[in-house]
Amino acid sequence: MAVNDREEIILETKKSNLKLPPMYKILLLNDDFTPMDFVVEVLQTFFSMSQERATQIMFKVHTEGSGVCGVYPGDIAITKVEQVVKFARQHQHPLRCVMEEEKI
Ligand code: TYC
Repeated sequence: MAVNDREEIILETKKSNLKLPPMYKILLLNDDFTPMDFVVEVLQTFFSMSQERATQIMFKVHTEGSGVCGVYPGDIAITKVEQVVKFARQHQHPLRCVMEEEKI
């Protein structure tokens, strides 16, 4: 805030020096073996998606090769990737789940 010659208050914008924390996209990758209904279950369980949304994302991954499940700060993204991969391996599925820094 500043005051000009006519005693008017001027609000000045100042660029913040604070840097936002990096965010990470979590992606599912397609494979030929993981059952479609298992992928839908993963999206509902670990990414809180409705069955309809989970089915849409699963088909996107199936047809395009990959798809974004969500965007999270680093520590949450790492935990989710680990949880998804562990769950898939427990069920003997080769599902791949990776994280990638979000460009802003
Ligand atoms: N392609 C798999 C199938 O036909 C389904 C699938 C979808 C697998 C998404 C992985 O991330 C995936 N059973």
